[in-house]
Amino acid sequence: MKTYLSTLLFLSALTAVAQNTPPAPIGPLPLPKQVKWQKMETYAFVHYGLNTFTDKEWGYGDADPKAFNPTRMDVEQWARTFKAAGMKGVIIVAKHHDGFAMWPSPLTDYNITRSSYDGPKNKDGKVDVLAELRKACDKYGLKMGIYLSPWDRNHAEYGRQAYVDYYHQQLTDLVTNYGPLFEVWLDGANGGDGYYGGARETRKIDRRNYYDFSMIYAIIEENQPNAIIFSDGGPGCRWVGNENGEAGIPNWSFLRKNDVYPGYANHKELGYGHKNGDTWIPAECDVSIRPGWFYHPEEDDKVKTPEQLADIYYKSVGRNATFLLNFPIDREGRVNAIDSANAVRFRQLIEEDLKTDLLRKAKVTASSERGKKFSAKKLTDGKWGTYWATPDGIEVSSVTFTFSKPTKVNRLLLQEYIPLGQRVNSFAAEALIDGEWTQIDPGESFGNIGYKRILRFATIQATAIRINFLDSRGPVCLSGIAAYYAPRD
Ligand code: FUL
Repeated sequence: MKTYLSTLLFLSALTAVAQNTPPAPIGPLPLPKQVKWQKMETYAFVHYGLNTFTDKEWGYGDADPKAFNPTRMDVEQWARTFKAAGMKGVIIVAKHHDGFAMWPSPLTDYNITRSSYDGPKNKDGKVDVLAELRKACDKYGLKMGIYLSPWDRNHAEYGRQAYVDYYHQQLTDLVTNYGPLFEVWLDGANGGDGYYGGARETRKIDRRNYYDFSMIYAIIEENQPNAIIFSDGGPGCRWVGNENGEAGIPNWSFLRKNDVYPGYANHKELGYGHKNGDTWIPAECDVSIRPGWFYHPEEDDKVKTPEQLADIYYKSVGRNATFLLNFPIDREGRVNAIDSANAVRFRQLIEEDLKTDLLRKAKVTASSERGKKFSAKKLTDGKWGTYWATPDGIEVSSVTFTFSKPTKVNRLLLQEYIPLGQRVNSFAAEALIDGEWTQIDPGESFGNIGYKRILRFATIQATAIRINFLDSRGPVCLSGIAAYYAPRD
């Protein structure tokens, strides 16, 4: 009897210990830098160059550098605008497909020093848009990233090994001379034809092997270990597969890494990720505030409205992706006034929508809790680093928030504690309305969660809200759940 009792005590002690240790992580897992990056949520993109002045989207590579002639350029105005629009960083196109370098690249004459621009000079006495941006980013507390197009329609050697060496050197120049970069953007586009030093012909390359991507990644990782590398297939983050700013539902932060490469043909699947992927490669939604990536005066009346931008926020950040919003710098050299006003108002709309978390004061109960450290209260403590977790072996669970009185709600926000993986396969939400549990209808499927999932629905008056975790890859780990009443339905 005594042995039996002590065994029992021993076993329950074991359970208690087990319940106060975090659940085992379920891979693929993010690198700490990927978690940091995802928390940025929204950041700006800048397309600016010869195309701005020649009215093109894809310059052929033969435009005269003198065409670049801004009249009132002010890089600080860009940074101030991005800051006011809540952007956490900016990725600038250092070189687009036309090959024109926005910095005084020592490797080509086709660069900013040959243009008509007579702006502030860098430490070597040369105009340098990247150096200007670095300064402005530091001043306004923005992170900086670069886009360096692998396709180069100006370079005579494009298609041959000499160009690949040139590209690697250009990249080395950028990753060593402009301070810390949070992201390096490797575009997958390649249209084939170009100026190519006067040859004016079509050159085909093997997209998968020509650029020697493993070398490119090594150059970046060695010099910028904190940078996230963007391409269709990562390795840091992936293209979402469209340029509308819309992530898929569900959206997995995983890819089968070896399947995808820059220029990948099955890009539609990038919106969803690969549920059975082996590597953490989350999605980034790149979208322009105007129809084009570069500035065209005839698009002045086609700037996305604050409401359209807010909708994109919900379809990107609200679906476990980041939102990379492009600003085509205009011919004066500024973020155009319309774009700036709409972007700033967009941020206000989101802040108004998600202002007061109604669950902070609600009573929370869960179907199960792993232990005190992982209690359901952690869902509403406002801390991202604490989380509610269920015990091992529990893969179906629910959590209920009860209000003190009927409360208007039209937004729900959920966050998984992603350092332990993206674990929830499916979930649903219901509300207690007039004494009856009713399914909440977000007008789209609930999908999965990941870093962040936001659901919008018509205003309900609820006395309680219940989230049902229907299927997960292990015990759930949720760092937060919030509910809001947005003034706009
Ligand atoms: C695309 C490019 O071809 C566009 O011009 C733009 O730079 C966009 C962000 O990526 O692939």
